[in-house]
Amino acid sequence: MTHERPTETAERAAFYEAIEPEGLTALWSVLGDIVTPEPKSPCVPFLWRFETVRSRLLEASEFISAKEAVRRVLILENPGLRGQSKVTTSLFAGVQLVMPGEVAPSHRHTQSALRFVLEAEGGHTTVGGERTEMAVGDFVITPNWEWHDHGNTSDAPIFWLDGLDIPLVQFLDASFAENLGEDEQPVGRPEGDSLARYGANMLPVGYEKRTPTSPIFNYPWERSREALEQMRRTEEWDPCHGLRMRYVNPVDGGWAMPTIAAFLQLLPGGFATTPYRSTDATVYVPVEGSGRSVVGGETFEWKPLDVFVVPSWCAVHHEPDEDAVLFSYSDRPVQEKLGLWRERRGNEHE
Ligand code: GTQ
Repeated sequence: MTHERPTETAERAAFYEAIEPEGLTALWSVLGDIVTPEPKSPCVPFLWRFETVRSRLLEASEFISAKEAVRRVLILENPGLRGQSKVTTSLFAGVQLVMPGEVAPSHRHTQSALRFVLEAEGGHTTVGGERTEMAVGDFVITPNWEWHDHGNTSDAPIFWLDGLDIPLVQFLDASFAENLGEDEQPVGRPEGDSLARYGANMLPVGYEKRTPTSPIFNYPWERSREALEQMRRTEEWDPCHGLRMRYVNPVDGGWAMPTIAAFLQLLPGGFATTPYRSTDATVYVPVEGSGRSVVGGETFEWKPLDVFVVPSWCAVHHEPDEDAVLFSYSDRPVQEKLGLWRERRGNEHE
């Protein structure tokens, strides 16, 4: 299209071959592949069934403990990116299982993580000295370089979706990690402390922003869901998103995490959205309701806890059969900071 590869001649081919061992490549032979008129992602649309992932994890729990695995996770690996541990070109997705009585030992790393709880009767994570119980639908974050360990003292397995910026950190060659050497870190603050301090529409007087990550680390499902329910009464539906909210850092109103954006949206039953595309490839988890999403022309029928991915610049529209709630995450904060983020609403071309 914009940059067509000049035709090959014997002279040119010989030249390319001659410069190869010299660590040189002719830009004109690759320009069209590296500077594309619009995103051309190797990431493809795909849907994972929770039932399948869940039963494979239970199968794995028979031969590997959370402790031995460190994190017993099945990676949701994009079929266009096999072998790379990526769900999109910049982000990781996995489903983690902690069985009753197990502990996933304490470690820390420069990658940031989000958890979206899929199935739980109990189970907890401890981050930076504070423990939080995890309930279905909770959005929990682990800022980079904070100690974190997970445990489950309930009688039932706990499953959650892990979203991490592993590929992004790998791309930047900025990975550091270490083990604490103990299964669990000491708990230094009472449960609920962060939510009280930072999540009650107040901040402690004199509080100063110290990190780019939100000081709240569990955004409880009940409160997020309640906000959507209250807001639906105004019937102000966005044609592309229904009612879509973003999880924020209460300190500055920005994204909860510096590298990952997270959203919760409500789509009323029968409300078919208008096609939408954006440069931030997005991972979706339907939490309530059923329906289908058309992603780049491919239709995915979904029900609660399935996971599907929409690649960069791939048009998506949703067709909920009944009221539906979708959680989603993407690398939008990074693209915004770099001045790269773009969206296109509707069917317009160019
Ligand atoms: O819970 O710390 O899915 O370090 C991948 C890497 C989870 C975690 C993952 C991790 C974790």
